[in-house]
Amino acid sequence: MTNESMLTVLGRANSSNVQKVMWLLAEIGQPCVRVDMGGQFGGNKEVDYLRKNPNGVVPTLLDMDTVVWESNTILRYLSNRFGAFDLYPADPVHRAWVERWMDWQLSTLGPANTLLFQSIVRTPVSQRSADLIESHRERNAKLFFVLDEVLDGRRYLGGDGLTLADIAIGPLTYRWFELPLERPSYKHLRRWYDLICQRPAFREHVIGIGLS
Ligand SMILES: N[C@@H](CCC(=O)N[C@@H](CS)C(=O)NCC(=O)O)C(=O)O
Repeated sequence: MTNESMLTVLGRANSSNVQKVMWLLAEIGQPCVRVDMGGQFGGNKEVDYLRKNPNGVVPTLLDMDTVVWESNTILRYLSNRFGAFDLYPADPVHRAWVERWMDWQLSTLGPANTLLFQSIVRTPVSQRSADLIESHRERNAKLFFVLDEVLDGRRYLGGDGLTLADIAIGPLTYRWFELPLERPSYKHLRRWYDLICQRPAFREHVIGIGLS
């Protein structure tokens, strides 16, 4: 396998799961072509796409003949493929620490955050339910406290340097801090968030896309 192939990411730029992949690729300096797919662009329920990703969701990564889907699996694949072991530690204990936050993002924070996001950004103002938004807001507020506590005394989620844990969780944190909602102050989470906001790759692929 060479390192010179062109990677293709299928997925719209305003998907948080696509954003993780684009952020990682920018961090490791790997060029890619991104093709708008899903949401307002469609294409992800068509036979050609379903042949690559039977779930019909984005993102899907194409690396020559290799097709990878599930955003966190794509993050691990790319880190292994390009030897980014600072982002995806080889040491089993450190790796398990990073991976638990990736799994937590996918199983716990992601679904709660998506419900909140959709109840505001993807719902016309006339159809929004204040009670529903409030119940999603409360759930997210609790989950972000979990992160606030774990970040007490840690520069990044995985330790001193950026890891896949930060990349998996960063786009959802952007949404949490940008949605027009009341939030507790979250001292440690805010410090960590300000730190990732300084990274050009995060600014380009997450902040630069905005809420849509
Ligand atoms: N667990 C999957 C979830 C993928 C997913 O639900 N993607 C959403 C966008 S964030 C999607 O494809 N929605 C349908 C669409 O965009 O048309 C992953 O992490 O890749």
